[in-house]
Amino acid sequence: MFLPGDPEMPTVPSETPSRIVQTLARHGYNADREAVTLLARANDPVAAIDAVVSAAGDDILRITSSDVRACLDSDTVATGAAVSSAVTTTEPPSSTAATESTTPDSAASTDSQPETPQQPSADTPTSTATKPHQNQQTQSKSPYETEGSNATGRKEVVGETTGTPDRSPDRNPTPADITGDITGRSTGTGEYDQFVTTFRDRYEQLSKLLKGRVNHRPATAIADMPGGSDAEMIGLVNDIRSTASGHWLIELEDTTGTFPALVMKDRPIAELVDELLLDECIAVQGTLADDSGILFTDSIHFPDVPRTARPSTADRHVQAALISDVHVGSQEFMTDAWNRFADWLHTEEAEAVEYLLIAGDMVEGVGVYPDQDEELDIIDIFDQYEAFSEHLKAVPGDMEIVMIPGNHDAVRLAEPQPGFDEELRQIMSAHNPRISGNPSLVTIEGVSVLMYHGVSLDEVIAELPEEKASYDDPHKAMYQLLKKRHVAPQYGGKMRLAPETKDYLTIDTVPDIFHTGHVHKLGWGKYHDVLAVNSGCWQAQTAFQKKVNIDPDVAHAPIVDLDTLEMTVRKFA
Ligand code: D5M
Ligand code: FE
Ligand code: ZN
Repeated sequence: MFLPGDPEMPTVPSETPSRIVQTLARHGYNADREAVTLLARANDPVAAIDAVVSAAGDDILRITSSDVRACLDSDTVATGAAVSSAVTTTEPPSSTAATESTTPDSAASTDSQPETPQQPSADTPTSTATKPHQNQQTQSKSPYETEGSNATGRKEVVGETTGTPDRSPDRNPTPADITGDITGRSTGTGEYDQFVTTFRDRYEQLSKLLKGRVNHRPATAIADMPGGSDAEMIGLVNDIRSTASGHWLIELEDTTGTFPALVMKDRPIAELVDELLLDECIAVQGTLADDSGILFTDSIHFPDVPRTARPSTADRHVQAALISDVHVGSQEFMTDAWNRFADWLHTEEAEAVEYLLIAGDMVEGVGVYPDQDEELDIIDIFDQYEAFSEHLKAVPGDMEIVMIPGNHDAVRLAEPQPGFDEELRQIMSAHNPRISGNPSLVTIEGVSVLMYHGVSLDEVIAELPEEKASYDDPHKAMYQLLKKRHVAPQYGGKMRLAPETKDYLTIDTVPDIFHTGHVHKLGWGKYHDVLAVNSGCWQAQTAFQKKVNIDPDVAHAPIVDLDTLEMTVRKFA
């Protein structure tokens, strides 16, 4: 019992939302933000939590505001009216600092077509994405808000980590619409002819995107054309070699055969050869040699994202948090930062954040890399998912969560990766997340988000020159994937491919947002009006990363306004 004047007497509010959420999570419950708000405002939050927990049946996974109201009378818990009046009196003084908008990078034009300088499309509906958001200018700077700087995503944390008052939320997410999910559809057994089928489908899908741009001929027909003719071909890149004199020989393959295209080293298009990856689909146009044995290439075309693609936006103010690489079970998992993030999601400032998209690596996994076990905090894979599920319970129950697996998750490594199996779904069921395959096209509030974990990014970064793709600018590597209209163009490297009856890894629909993770670096920008976001991680630097000089961007939550596609990044560590 507390006596008046006792220094330990709880004050109102005495419990932070995160402590309430964690207490409820320890009892096995997930809670709506409004329920947490009511508990935080209760005269005696500890007693209120006890009462709610004892009243909740074993079959209940989620505590709602009506559960709280039902078991507490007006003496012990504030009413809805009292909650809102508390908010007006405890609102923080508005700060002088205005939020700077984040200026996404604008992709430089790199195609060989007639060059028009790529502007940040000031005349398009998305131009608001490059301007300060009206509302944000007048809002106080949040302790979790980072300075928007530039597309490289280097930011500085502003303010101290204090809480913001709560009030009842108005979250009303609609279920995500998901397409391109391999889950339950995999037919591949890994036999050779199945790879042929997958690559044939890749060719079918991607050549369609190029057919309007070139008047292409099959490889065998080109070989029969008279020497000196103009010729155009669409093919998958089979080989790239430099000749003795430093020119480039690109062997293209279509469904009829192969044909060599020569790119002279002193032509401007030679620069594009640096961007090529094996197995990607391109078109070439040029003139046949006298003996018709080789094509002297004048232009190279990528399937690419049309510059005229205009993103869809939500018709109300609603936001999504895009995160990835949580790595629960690793000794480096940043529990405190995660709790601050979950805590923030329970604040008024986050009330528009109705969606949480997680792009893979929920857990650290077991046996993913050599010596990984030395850094495991939880050694059993199922225990890791149990722990992940507990951390998910700290996220407001009224948010819609969509997640796909990554290379640390307990699903097959080969891509496309199916979503988690029934056993893992059961473990993670408390928050009722939508579980889908890697990759998946997820539409929320009319905005399509291509979610892909990002293992191919390592390959793109290794193969391409620094200025086109690097760990410091992971979004630029994403631009390359958009340009190639394929999330994992090169076969046979780090990315494992599972052969399927169709190629699930093509970017057949241009998304409004492209969301990846994996490289543990934060970066975002716009490529032809598609917002590309690589979302950092919740795992501090590992011994391996230290050895190879990877400095991860930890505990950032990119928050996207779905009505404007404008982005703010919040940092929780
Ligand atoms: O990947 C995190 C990043 O670190 C990604 O760029 C791969 C790289 N990485 C991490 N550990 C290793 C080892 N042992 N070998 C090669 N590359 C590594 P993640 O999927 O989270 O491990
Ligand atoms: Fe990861
Ligand atoms: Zn990964």
